Amino acid sequence: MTRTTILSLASMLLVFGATAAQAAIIETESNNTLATADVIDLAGATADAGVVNLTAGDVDVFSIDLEVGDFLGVNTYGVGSVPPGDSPNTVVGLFDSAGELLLLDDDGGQALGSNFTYLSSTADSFYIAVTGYPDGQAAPLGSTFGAAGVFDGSHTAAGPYLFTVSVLPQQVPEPASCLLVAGGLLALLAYRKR
Ligand SMILES: [Ca+2]
Ligand SMILES: [Ca+2]
Ligand SMILES: [Ca+2]
Repeated sequence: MTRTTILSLASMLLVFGATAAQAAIIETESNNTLATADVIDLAGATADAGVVNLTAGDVDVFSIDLEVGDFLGVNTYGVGSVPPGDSPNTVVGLFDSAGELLLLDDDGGQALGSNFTYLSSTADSFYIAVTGYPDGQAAPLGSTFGAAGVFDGSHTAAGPYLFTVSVLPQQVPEPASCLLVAGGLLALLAYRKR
């Protein structure tokens, strides 16, 4: 194999690796309900982002699978105004697999953008729903997705927004790894006693 061939293969691997790690979040309308949610699959990466569009009456729903101990971070930032941040004015909710509201944020991000973090205590599919103010902003926790004022699209906010989702996986070592570490320590102690 020539040096050029090796270099070409190496650059191809780099390109494919970068593509897999940087798959942007893309919405496919209509993603307005839990049943038509766009799936977010981080595929081994810890964060993903995309520019998504909100229109009057629009709700953007994304599904994501979390394990016990996974730490989820969600952020929206309106880029439809100058300076950015004020439009669209987003409201974001996190719903469990039964469609019940677990978490809600209106302006926790920059300007009128939304932001929240969530530590998962169950292995389940969750839904992240983005709507426009005032839809959802007064929804009580535990309310059902799609009920009146609960991400039902009752708003006129419109424009593109930057949408970022990150997941820090559970950082607990496997039992097998613990045994390996313990075994290594015992071997080291036995060696030092000689
Ligand atoms: Ca949309
Ligand atoms: Ca939508
Ligand atoms: Ca807001």
